[in-house]
Amino acid sequence: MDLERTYIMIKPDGVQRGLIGDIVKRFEQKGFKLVAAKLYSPSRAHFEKHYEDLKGKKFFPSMIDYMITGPVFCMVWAGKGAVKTGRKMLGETNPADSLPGSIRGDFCIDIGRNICHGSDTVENAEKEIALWFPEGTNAWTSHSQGWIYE
Ligand code: YYY
Ligand code: MG
Repeated sequence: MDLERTYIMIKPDGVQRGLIGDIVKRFEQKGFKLVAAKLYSPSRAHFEKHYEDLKGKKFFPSMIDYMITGPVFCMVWAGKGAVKTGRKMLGETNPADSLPGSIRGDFCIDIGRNICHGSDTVENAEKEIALWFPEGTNAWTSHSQGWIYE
């Protein structure tokens, strides 16, 4: 089974606030499979590439300033509908619009400190995975697979 993959990243505020475990736990418990993870401190240029679609927005420079304040925790999760469901699990871009039960709904308040990133389309997910994990991801079969998928 070729599972859909999504790029999920815990931003510097999420790392600083000790939320890595809680966020990983939600994706694990959902049934998604972790295929890559690392704590990483990329360059400004790397973030500018990741967020290149937002270049020109007023908040862009300050958003990049914030992203380079400390390491981020980078992950690739695989599973049926991982991109769309991953976005639902994160919540809305603005935490104020995010429902309780979502990560942003439960853990943060300001749009500029929304603790996590998730790919928005399958195409962008594959681009982001190539940018963040040029070394590739890990192929493995979860022993739970038959209990998660019919
Ligand atoms: O994909 P998502 O993270 O939910 O939102 P984007 O529209 O791609 O914006 C990326 C990032 O930029 C967002 O997570 C916070 C920040 N941002 C901001 O600081 N202020 C805004 N008005 C809009 C977005
Ligand atoms: Mg986005």
